[in-house]
Amino acid sequence: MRGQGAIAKLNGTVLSVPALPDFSKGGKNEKANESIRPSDADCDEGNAPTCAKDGDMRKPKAEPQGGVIPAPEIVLVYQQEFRMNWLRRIWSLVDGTFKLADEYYQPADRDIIMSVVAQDLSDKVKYQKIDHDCDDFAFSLMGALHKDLRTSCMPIFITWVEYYEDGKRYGHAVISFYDNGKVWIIEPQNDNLFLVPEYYRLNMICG
Ligand SMILES: [Ca+2]
Repeated sequence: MRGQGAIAKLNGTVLSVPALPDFSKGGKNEKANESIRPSDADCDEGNAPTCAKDGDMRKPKAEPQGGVIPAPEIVLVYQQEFRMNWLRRIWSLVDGTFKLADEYYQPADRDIIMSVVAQDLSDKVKYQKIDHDCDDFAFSLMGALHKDLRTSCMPIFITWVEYYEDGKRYGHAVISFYDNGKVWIIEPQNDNLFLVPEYYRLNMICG
């Protein structure tokens, strides 16, 4: 269904399904776009997302509670753990390396994170070059971690790195999380957990 909204019923609850832009006409469907503009969604206004609502485990986000981790602390530790030099640290603040959606995160719990990772079966999916490779494994695992409300509030990130081997540059996508002054890497293709390898260079974290 393109260019039209829809009403669906799920378990007795009437859901309004937002319309999609009609790309078939080669132009913008203003009405459709209006229905899915960010301000209509439950989350993320401009650069200062405010996802907290009554009942949210992160409430209130604008007034951090004890133990809550501010985003700048996470950025600082990632810069340290990925061994950025001073020039790279400054540049990383303006080149889009750090795409943190929230101002504050709840402390990571490694046991809970790894239990969610263990239950998720995306690591069992067959590897296929380009079509289901490292980025797809990472996004799949990130989805599992964000479907669980215990981990969705933790500082867990889609993480793109690069490294050199035999003079050749490689890119790789993994999951990482911040925990008490350290950055941990999860390899979504085998669920291994390890600290940041010395040869990893950070391209981007998002989450
Ligand atoms: Ca891919």
